[in-house]
This record gives sequence, structure tokens and C-alpha cells, in this order.
Amino acid sequence: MKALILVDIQNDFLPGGALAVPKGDEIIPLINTLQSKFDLVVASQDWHPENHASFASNHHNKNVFDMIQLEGQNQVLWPNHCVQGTSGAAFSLELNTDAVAAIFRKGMTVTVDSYSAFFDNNKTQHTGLEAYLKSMNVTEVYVCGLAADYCVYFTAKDAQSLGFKTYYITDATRYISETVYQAAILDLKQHGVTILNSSDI
Ligand code: VGL
Ligand code: ZN
Repeated sequence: MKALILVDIQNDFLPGGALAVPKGDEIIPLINTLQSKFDLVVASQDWHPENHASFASNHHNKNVFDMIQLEGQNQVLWPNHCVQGTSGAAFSLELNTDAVAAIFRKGMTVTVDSYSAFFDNNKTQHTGLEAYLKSMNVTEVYVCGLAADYCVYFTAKDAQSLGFKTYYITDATRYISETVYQAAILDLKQHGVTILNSSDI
């Protein structure tokens, strides 16, 4: 079984949003079309409490995009985004969610960020996505959504390491930083993730 994971296609990551990914809106029509090629479609949703430690506003004398240490790990400080229950945290109205069988929320623990749709960044808490996909006999996972260099990257990396044959759809994602994106693609290739274009599906 082949699953498509829609990573964080939420208003705050789209133009006009709090942590807008440049041209993030361009991928939505493509993702709407792609969904019919899969046996299963699931989505992740970044879903932070207001006092989340990844927000620069929750630290003294820190700016957005500063780097800090959080529980022993590098943490980029972000603008407040995807706060639980806000319109910024909602899925884009342009996204067709009719076929989305399940939604996995992440980033809810105040003290740790969660880029991957599978685990939080210190790998202690599971979202339930791995067990769900395995219960549905999924063996191949395709990832798309936002942002290419953060949540899509870490979701693909974890999927591959969990034993799913993993595909990263380059034209169905957009990045925040080109430098971070280039390093992410190299790392995914080195870990056996297949980097492909939607026209190859
Ligand atoms: C994301 C930064 C912070 C993402 C989420 O969805 O890529 N990036 N939270
Ligand atoms: Zn976040």
C-alpha cells in the first residue's frame, strides 16, 4: 500500500501567514491532483500551545531565527505560528481534505519542537503515525507539503528509518532556506530516500 503524507499545509506556512514559506501556495493544486494516485492519504498539523518553547517571543532577549539549545538540541526560534485553534493553524481552504483519512498533530509539548510527523525532535514521543501506517499495511510513503527543509525533510528521514520505502516529491514542497534545503536533500539521498518529481509518480 502506498500512502501520501501531507505535511503542515496550514495557513501560517502560506503567503500572508506568520511563518510564510515563499511560494508555498503553488504546491496546493498539484497536491490536490496527486491524492488520487494513492491508497491512503494522511496529514500532519503543526499544533502549538501559545507558550511553546520554539517561539522567540517566549524567550528573553531573543529574536526570531536565533539559535538556542533546547534540551540539548539546536533549536531555531520561530515567530509564533500554528497556535492551537487559530486560523493560522487551520489547513488551507484551497487544500482538498476529503480523502484525508487521519490527521496527526504535533508540537503540542511546550518544551520540545516536533518537525517530523512521526516523533518529536528528541524522539521520545510518537504521534501514532508509524503504528497507523503499519496497521494499514503501508510499505511506501510519499511526502509533500511545507516546509521542504524542516518538517517535510524530517518526516521523510524518519519514514525511511522506520522501514518505509520513502519518496520526497520535490515539486510538491517549498523551502524556507535554500541552504538548509540543499543540505537536507543531500542527507536524504545518503539515507536512501528517493528524491523525485511528481511527473515520475
Ligand atoms: C515547521 C518550523 C516550525 C514546518 C514547523 O512545518 O516545516 N517549520 N514549525
Ligand atoms: Zn512549528
